[in-house]
Amino acid sequence: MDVLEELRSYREKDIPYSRVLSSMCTIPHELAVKAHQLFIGTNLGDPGIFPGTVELERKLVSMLGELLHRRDCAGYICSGGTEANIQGIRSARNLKRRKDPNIVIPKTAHFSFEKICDILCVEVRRANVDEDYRVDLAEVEGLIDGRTVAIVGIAGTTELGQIDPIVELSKLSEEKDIPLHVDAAFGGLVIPFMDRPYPFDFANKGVTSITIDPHKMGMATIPAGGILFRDESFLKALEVETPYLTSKMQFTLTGTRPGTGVASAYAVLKALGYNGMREIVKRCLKNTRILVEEMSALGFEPVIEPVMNVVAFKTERAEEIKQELYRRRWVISTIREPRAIRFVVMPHVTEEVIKNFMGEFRRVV
Ligand code: 0PR
Repeated sequence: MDVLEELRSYREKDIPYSRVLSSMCTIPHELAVKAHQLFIGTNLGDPGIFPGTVELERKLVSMLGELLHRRDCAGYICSGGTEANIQGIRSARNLKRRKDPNIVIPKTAHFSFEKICDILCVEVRRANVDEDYRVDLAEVEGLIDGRTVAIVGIAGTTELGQIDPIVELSKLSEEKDIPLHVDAAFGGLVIPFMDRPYPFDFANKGVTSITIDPHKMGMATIPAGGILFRDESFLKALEVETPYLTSKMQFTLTGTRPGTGVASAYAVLKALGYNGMREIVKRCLKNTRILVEEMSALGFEPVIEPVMNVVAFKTERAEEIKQELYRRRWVISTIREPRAIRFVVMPHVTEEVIKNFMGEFRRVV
């Protein structure tokens, strides 16, 4: 068998996105694919060889910064939300220099914070959430002490798409002089394009770093994550010397890193512009409503009224339903608490996909 034919046979085993309602990734935009191809073989780990790609990365970082009300922010394009969160916390920890450091995160935080606690040797303190699954401010305040090096807020939680009270967290962070990292891996490219965007970004003075991933709602090719900092001092706190490279210092976590994510993310944002992105987000929100109506007609109630294009429905049979659907090659997910089935209505989850899915879902339940 020809090797490409062999590869195709493996790829055919994958489930097509038209049957996936659980993913925060999506089919890359066609321009993202073209841009990706143009930049295959680029390595941002050795900037002297790829000055053009470096320039493009800077442009993309300021484009994202502008969207988040800080055009002259610092940062870089990384492998995804996990790396961005690691670097955000690592920078805060290095700047604060506390013995036995801890961070305070919402209970609803993504599991990348488990890795952070292990890698960075910081204690992770988890604050409870209120009945709307937003972090409880009094809890956060109570968990902070003299060894706290960062507070974390989430703008678009993985399980429910909820937004923490970043405005109040920012005030707390200013008051206590503790960096506030906002995990907007998902919501970063949704919220700014909504009708009444919640102010989750650098407009809040306490916000020192933001995770924002183009490979989620930015429709870029994987991998494309983003970590943005309020200013250069946070990047400086991450630097190591690179004695034999074309550059003297490196602040990234990985060494060799692709320029493909930079190019594909830039292509999508530049070509679509804010208006194009608004259209995409509007359609996802409309399709989320359609899904809520269809599910309500079957007696399923959302855990919270969806804030963005993530929605979960309460059911004691969550695990069983998920597994039965998977046997039929449909992918949905479940959440930790309460028992519920969860959907992410990405751009590939069209009205037609929802219609096809509901047909199968009715047979299963
Ligand atoms: N922060 C938040 C709020 C996230 O939702 C995620 C990932 C991350 C950080 C970590 O990002 P990376 O996975 O890019 O490192 N959220 C999704 C999740 O874990 C990622 C995902 C994407 C899962 C596609 C499944 C899938 O098919 O659920």
